[in-house]
Amino acid sequence: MIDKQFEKEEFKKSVKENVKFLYRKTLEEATQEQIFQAVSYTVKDVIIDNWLKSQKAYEKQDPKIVYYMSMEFLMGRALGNNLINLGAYGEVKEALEELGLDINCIEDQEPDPALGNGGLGRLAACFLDSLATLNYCAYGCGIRYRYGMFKQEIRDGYQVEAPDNWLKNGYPFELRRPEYAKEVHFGGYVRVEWDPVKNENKFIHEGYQAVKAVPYDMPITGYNNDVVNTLRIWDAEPIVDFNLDSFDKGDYHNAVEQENLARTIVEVLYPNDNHMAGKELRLKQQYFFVSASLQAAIAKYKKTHDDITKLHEKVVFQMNDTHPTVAVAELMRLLMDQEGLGWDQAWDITTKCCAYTNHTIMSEALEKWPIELFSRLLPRVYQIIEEINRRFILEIQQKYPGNFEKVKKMAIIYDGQVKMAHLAIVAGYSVNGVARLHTEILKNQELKDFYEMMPEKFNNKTNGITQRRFLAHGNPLLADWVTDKIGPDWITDLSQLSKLKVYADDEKALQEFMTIKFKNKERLAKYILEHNGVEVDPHSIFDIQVKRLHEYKRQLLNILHVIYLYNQIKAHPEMDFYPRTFIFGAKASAAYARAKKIIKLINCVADVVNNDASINGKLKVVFIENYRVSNAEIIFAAADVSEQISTASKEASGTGNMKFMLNGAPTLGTMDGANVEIVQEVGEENAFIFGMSSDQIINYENNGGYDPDFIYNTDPEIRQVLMQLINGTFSSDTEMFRDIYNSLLDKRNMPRPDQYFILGDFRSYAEAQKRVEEAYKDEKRWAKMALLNTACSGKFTSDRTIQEYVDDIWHLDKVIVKEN
Ligand code: 26Y
Repeated sequence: MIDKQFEKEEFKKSVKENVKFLYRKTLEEATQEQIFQAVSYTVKDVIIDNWLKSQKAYEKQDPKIVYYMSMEFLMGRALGNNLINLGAYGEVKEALEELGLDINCIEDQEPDPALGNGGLGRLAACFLDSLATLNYCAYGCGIRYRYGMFKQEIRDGYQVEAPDNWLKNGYPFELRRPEYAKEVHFGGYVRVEWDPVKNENKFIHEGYQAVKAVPYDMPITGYNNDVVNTLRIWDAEPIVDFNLDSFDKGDYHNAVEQENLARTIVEVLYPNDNHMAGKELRLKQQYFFVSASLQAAIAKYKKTHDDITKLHEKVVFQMNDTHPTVAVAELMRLLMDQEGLGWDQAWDITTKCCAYTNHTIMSEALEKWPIELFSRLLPRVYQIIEEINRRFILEIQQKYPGNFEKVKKMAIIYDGQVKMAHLAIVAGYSVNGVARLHTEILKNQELKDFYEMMPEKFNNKTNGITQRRFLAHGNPLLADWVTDKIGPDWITDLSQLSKLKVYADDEKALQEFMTIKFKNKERLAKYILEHNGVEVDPHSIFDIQVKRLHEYKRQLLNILHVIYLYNQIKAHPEMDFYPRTFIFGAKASAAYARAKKIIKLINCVADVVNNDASINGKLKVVFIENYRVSNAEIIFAAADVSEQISTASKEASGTGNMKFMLNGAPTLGTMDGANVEIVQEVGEENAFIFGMSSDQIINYENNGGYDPDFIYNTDPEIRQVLMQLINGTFSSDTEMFRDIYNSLLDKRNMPRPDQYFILGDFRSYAEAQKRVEEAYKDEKRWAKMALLNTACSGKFTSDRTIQEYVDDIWHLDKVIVKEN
């Protein structure tokens, strides 16, 4: 049953009232943005009631709570998603129509809350959606960055970063909670004092700078169950306003610095994806939100429980990669220094409360902090890590007497650095990878020593995505069609999609399926025309690669292949070639020079190819500016081909691959990350797999023997493509792409030329692309393939992933909020 406030007349009245109340305007006078605000306030009203109701239910039922600790939450827009989850989307759409308003335009007014980089941040957002939908009590804990992921503009083919001032007009879906503010301390020193009563040392932190952490809560609605959970993101404020008081105390400098710290700490999200930069401010951000979140969790627990030693029965902290790993030491500190427990008791609780998810094996993404920096910024926390390390080394020596190699490889503190992954593994009771292959690589390669010492901790949780956003909201045509065929249960039980398999040979159903795909391609074509000024033909194959730009993801392989195709069409104008549109979307980290050059290359190739009349529009290349959650929804819905072409072993899981599959796009990919499981579900005949295996890659990496020069010298077509990077074909400046060229061939490129095996996989990729073309030409075969991808995507819902986390790691209790 739909909420009374969403009944059309009621809703329209409320929107009008909000416009009047907020802006002193009539609906006719209000801007679209103001109407967005007014609509959101109406929706928020309903949500607040459910929020209160959920809170009450939790208080009564006292369930175990998971705190999902993450530096990143890539939420995307909330309005449409909330309407879907509240079951009010259709009703509201019609009500707005009656007011002469288009719901899409209203939704477009909302800024994307982009408090994350890519996969890891979006995964956190999908998890929150699933937790609420599955009736689990959960908090997301993060940072309220003033500026989220930068906005990308393309100027003259180059990426230019613009600030993302998402709070400019005020964000309607957040609630400031000053009454829950906490203090966080940085710097200073630790004084040791003998406590004669307890007969032990007391550690007193002094001379620190303090910052006030003020929480802002965002509601996370479950699907049709009245559950509203909370994403709690922390803002920083100065403890006291600047005052002369401190000046008098001769503390003027410290007072100014303390205020500065509060101003800078949450200023901006670091735009590095899978690359550690070692910036002091980032460690401050980590400790800031971790300390505040733990203090809040403990305070909440103590409100209704008096035995802190049973904390683990009601609380679990899941650490999204190592970024919040300082939590284990901070929890130890709070339990010992604030709650008065001894080391052993505190350790026992901590190691029952903390669990760690690993999202990468690439060494450049592993967090290591210099001892000097760490101990200066967090002196007491560092002491505790030293003690954890000391005790762990004793354990290693006990288990492997005389084996100093082990100590060297496994220590938490070594070579002047604090290794956060080691800390997370030692203190966590669970260590999980994010796809089957990834977890196997962790166990057998990267974390082998730890796996051998504590195998019981290791487990796999293959990632998933929420179908509420990426099908119900992003692809309404397909969503309605699916519901028409199999009923609406797929919205909360995606395994239902397998019922669509019976339509795999049903011509009428296949035709309907492909007509929807075509309409979605028209929608994307319109978007591209409006935003990029490029005309694309929805009859062509939409071949799409959207994800962060990174060498290991091999956008370069894709664009080099485009050049190769271009050369072929030019050389053989008569050849049979099915028209293709290659679509890219990717942000490069602002400091990642080579990644930015690859964006420039894609745009330069687009310029040449799109303007070459001699190829009759058979090839088009489009770079979609500012790829983000909101346009992603449109892009996935319109894809014919999903490019998942990372160097095998490098992509931990991938989640874009799942979004494409759900929307009926076959995967063109390597046997990497979750692609392996996608192929297993859909069958090899419904995917296009190519390239070296992860074993082959790892073997080359360990034993050498890979020689891109040989390929260059023996394959004239590849050589031609590479020569075109430096002979003026795509830029009159022949030095423009020299670095890219060198990265593939120059022996001085570290650790070796063509580190990502682009030339090694090129032929295999081109051949797979040929198979794509052949398959696409056979309309019926393609339609069946596309439909089967949707039908077999049930495993990849984040609902399944979350249920596995609950069963194997968190052990949460289901909560009932909605009375029937
Ligand atoms: C240390 C630091 C600067 C850093 C910041 C962000 C390191 C890593 C990241 C982000 C990593 C990330 O997004 N990893 C991706 O996680 C996804 C969800 O598990 C995976 O699907 C994807 O393969 C992986 O690259």
